[in-house]
Amino acid sequence: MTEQRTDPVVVVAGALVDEGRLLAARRSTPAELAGRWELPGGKREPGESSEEALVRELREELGVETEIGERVPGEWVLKPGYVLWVWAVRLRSGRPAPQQEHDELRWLTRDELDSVDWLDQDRPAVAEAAARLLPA
Ligand code: DCM
Repeated sequence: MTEQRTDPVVVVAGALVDEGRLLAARRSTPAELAGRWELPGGKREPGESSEEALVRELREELGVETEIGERVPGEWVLKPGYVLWVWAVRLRSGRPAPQQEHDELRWLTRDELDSVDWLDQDRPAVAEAAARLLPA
């Protein structure tokens, strides 16, 4: 039997940092993820670079223009066939506001990171991003 191999779907997410705080977004949809917190982002579309996808997702989800910085090293499995990649992101213009997928946003200091109920699969990504991007 031949093994079927397909590339994983890449979900790109942003570690938005402003004044030493990391932006957390609470999902309002789908039902099984609602109420849990994530680094905002979404699926890369065919033909898009990861950076293009992330700029588009952050525009759609937060209503802001962003500048994509360094990749946060690592790759986290979201579910079979899906991996999460994360970039450091800076705001260029606008103030993040929930659009369709989220119902609340919070800027968290390092000490506040555990105050929200992150999606399980985002926890290691958040820890890595915080270690690299937030002041000690
Ligand atoms: N996802 C996740 N963590 C993130 C961003 C997305 O687990 N930081 C998941 C939620 C969805 C899938 O990736 O199952 C695609 O995300 P979206 O629905 O936002 O396109």
